Amino acid sequence: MATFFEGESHTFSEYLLVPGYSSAENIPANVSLKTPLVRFKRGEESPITLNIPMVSAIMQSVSGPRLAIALAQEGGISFIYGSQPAAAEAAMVREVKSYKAGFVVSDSTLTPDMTLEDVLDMVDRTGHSTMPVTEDGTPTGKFCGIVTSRDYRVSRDPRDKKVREFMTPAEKTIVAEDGTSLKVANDLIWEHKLNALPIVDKDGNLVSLVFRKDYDSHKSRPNELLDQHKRYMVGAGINTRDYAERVPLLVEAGADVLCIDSSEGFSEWQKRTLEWIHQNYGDKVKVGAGNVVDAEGFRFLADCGADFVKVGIGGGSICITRETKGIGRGQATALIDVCRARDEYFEETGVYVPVCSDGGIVYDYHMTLALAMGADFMMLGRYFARFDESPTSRVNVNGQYMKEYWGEGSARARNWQRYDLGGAAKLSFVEGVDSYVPYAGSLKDGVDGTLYKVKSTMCNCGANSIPELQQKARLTLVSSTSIVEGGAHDVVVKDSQQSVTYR
Ligand code: RVP
Repeated sequence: MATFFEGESHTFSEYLLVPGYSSAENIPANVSLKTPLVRFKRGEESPITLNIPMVSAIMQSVSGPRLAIALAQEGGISFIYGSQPAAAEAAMVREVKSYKAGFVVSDSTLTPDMTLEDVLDMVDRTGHSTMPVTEDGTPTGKFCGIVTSRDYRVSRDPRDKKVREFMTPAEKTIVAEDGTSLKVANDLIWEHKLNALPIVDKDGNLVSLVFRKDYDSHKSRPNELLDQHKRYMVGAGINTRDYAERVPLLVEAGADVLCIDSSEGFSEWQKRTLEWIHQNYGDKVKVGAGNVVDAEGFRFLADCGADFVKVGIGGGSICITRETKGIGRGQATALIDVCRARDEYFEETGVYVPVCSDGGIVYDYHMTLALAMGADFMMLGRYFARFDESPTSRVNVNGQYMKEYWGEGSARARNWQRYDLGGAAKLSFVEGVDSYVPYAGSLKDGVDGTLYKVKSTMCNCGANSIPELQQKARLTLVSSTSIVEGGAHDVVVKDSQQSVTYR
């Protein structure tokens, strides 16, 4: 006879927090969101502590170097996607690790032969209005000049006007030599009233750009997640097939933590991968595993030495695994079950293995619920895909700006390793979709807004830290009628946009 789990499995939207007593000390400014990323022993500290409980999903449409830098600046960590050749993934890791705060490698570069039409397209797609021009259009090509929105008039200039005709040419652009310090670059920016300062090497090749606003914001980032050499921290996804080739490249590139990216983690393949890493690197290389949805799966991976365990099957916004294969579990129930198992494991062994809630976070308050249910941090795909810094194009769909977002199991990503059960190296059927998500501006603004809400709710529960929230939180399941009551109801909402913005 098969095993039947007691009761239904539930998801976040079916729960609410019941406020507890909050003292005068419970104000958002006093709340710490620090949380452990990897396993540690009782009485010790986790070797890696996040400053905010957010990590970005191991996905092509989410975690590239630009997003990784932006997230580390806010105190979280990205996992660079593994569905690319190992050398390309390692190059992305290296790009994050070698990033010099304030010096930005251009991600929207023009050639002199491009047209005004191309410029407008690029502004639309990337949201940047200042773009360098290089001979071959690469970010490190021969520097030819710079284009800003002050160089053309959309209403007057023909769309086929060449960039070379309206750019500020290199000889008239104020540039700084490679090796210039950020302080000197900033002085030049102020002296010459610039918005951007190109950094050029001795052969005249573009190296990077310093933006006025970047320097300012760098000074106001108290949460930056840095390694011991003051470089941004970054993670990387691996799979259970080519780890012997991929892991050494990622470690050599400087990845701070790895994570096995799989839709189903309760498997011999994960055990073998973890064993190989431990045999070759001891506990020097930190590696998370998953995904699982119950206590048994958690214990298996914890016993195999996983540094953290990821929870969630089928709850991702782009995921159709439950529809195609009929496997999974309501995310809230899965998380509660696994967190209980983590606490028992800690009691028994003295080893704390952090739990990551992966997928299915729709509203900001879902994050507070996930933390209250015991998650140490959340992995987010859709949430981060909406920001400027995600690697995908911004497109205009029926008058509204959108960003593209596709699943790793979609025909577009073809990440067959994520769904690998042995056998042929191919994606036999899709488990994800290709979609749009509403564009949401910069990551910093989005994360600031979200975390302010999380902190406010924690205060309502009388908690000034995540462990305190986990002890004090009081949760209640709600009926489907109560869920209707929770939104605007029995009124005609004036601005229809209010109902589609992120709550
Ligand atoms: P969400 O944040 O709800 O967008 O979910 C992101 C998560 O969905 C990822 O971290 C991953 O676990 C899962 N995913 C990624 N691709 C797919 C798929 O194609 N089915 N699912």
